[in-house]
Formats: sequence, structure tokens, C-alpha cells
Amino acid sequence: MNTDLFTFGEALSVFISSDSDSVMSAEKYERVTAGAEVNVAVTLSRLGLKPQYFSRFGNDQLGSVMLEDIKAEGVDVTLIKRVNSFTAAMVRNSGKTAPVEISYLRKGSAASTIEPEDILDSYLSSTRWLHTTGITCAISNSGAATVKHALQKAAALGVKSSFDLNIRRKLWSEEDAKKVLFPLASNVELLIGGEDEYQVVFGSNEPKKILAEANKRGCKIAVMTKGDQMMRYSIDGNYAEINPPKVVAVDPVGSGDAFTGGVIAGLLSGLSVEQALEQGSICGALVASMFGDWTGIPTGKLGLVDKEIIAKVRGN
Ligand code: KDG
Repeated sequence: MNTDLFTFGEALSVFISSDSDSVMSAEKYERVTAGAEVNVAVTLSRLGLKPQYFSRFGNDQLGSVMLEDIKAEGVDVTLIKRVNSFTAAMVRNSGKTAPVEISYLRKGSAASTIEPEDILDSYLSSTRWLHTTGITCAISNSGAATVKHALQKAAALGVKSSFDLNIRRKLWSEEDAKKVLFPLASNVELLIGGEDEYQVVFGSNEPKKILAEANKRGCKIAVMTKGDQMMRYSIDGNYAEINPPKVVAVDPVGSGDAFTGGVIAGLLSGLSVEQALEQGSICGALVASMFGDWTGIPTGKLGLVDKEIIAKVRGN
């Protein structure tokens, strides 16, 4: 099957407290499916492209319901393996009145057994873009080896790729993250990360210097985000800045992935880097303006956000 995107990682069942903004007092929870890579895949699907997502899910009910959720979004899930382990989960409060606090139930999960042999060359040779993240590197050594393998294979096959640093400090230390992620932050079409994540991985506080170094290491487009504030980027040594649209942010979780998905979809559809970043920031802002990782992801055709939605965000 020919796909626009191939991505893999851990998807989680996210339990969000619904009767209290603290897990300490909540008795009721809503469950949704999320996860950095699957969020990117869903964004591409909503925008009218063909993404394929691989993971290992447990032979359990959470695995089954998540598979259905992802499939219902039009993402190809036919490669997902069911294994004899459990499907990961995350528990959080809504963040309506208190800061979001998360707990993971994922150590030793089904997805943490992902290994390089899972990623066949044919998955990569039949896609236009590979997307991976630092989260898969944090969940296990075999996850990190799989990311390395996939990025190297994609490069050898001439398939464009992206890598989102995505440091999860509840999963590993900054020191361990730097050791593993720095070698991987090279030779990709698109490197994405928050300012703090770039600082950890590149060991510097100077955004321009970091982005120039990323370009020198073969990351053609290096993008440094900072929530809803000014975004910095550099293409082949040319530095620029862009301001994301302002929205009332109610739940930023997942907005970074929608941003990444919007950028990838834009680049695949022939937008300039600046236009693709603008499209990504519209997707990110819309997700931040609603609760849940998928709720606000906009719709579109052929990889481009629908014009009416763009006009609404821009206030025209
Ligand atoms: O980027 C949003 C993700 O943080 C969320 O969906 C859960 O993948 C996740 C993680 O590992 O934190």
C-alpha cells in the first residue's frame, strides 16, 4: 500500500477526570485515545492524506478499543501487532482550573517491546514520509533502536523523515535523553522541538546557534517551538521567525503533534516551508483551543486545511 506517512510509537488510553479537576478527588473519568505519533497520523488523515500507523498493542480491551478509535479516524492500522502484554494508559485531570498533572501506566507495556525487526523496508519504501519521536526512544532500549533503524533506513531509501525531540521527563532524565536523542537529531528533513528540549539535547541556550548547528548536522528544516509564543526556524542556515495565531488555549496537550502533522501535510502538499509552518500553527492553535488531543484537529483536503477554518482562525 502506498501511504503519505508512516509513523510508529506508543498510543495510550487517556483517562481524564470529569467530575473534579484533581485525580485525588475524582470518581469519574472519560477515556480517549492519544499518543504523540498517532496524533500526527490523525492530523494527516483529517487533512485528507493517507497515514499508516504501527504499534504493538496488548491483547486486551484497551488495545481493541484504541484500534477502533484510530481506524475510525481513517488511519491505516493493518500493521498493528497484538502481543501478550498490556496496552498503556495515562491518567490526568482536565486542567480547567488547575495545572494538568499526568501519571503514566506504561513501563513494560506492549509498545515498549517494539523492535527494529518490526519495521520492514517495504513500510518505508511505500511511504512519502516517516515520522518518529523521542518518546519511543524513552519507553525502552528496543524502542530507541527502532527509531534509529527506521530513520537510517528511510535515509538510505531516500524517504523524507521528521523527528520530534519530545522529551518526557517522567520517563527519563535529561541526561539520558540527551545521550540518546542527540545522535538521532541529524540527517532528517524536519527536526522539531520545544526551546527547552533543544537546550537539553544541544547543550546551549542560544536558539540561533542551536538551529544553525541542527542544519549543519543535516536537519534541513529545524523548528523550535515555544507554546503559543514566537516560533524560530532555520532552513539550510537561513534563520527566520513566525508568530502562531492567538487563540484562547484551554488544553495545550496534543497541540504540538497537530502542529507537526499540519507542517508535514503542508510540505507534502507542496506548500513553502513558511506556509507549512503557518498551517501547522493553525492546527496546533485549534487543538489547544479545545479539550482532548484530537477534538480540535481541523479538516482539509489533499493535505491543506479547509479555507473557511483558516479564515475563522485568522478572524476574517
Ligand atoms: O503530545 C501529546 C502526548 O503527550 C500525549 O498524547 C501522550 O504521547 C503521549 C505521551 O507520551 O506523553
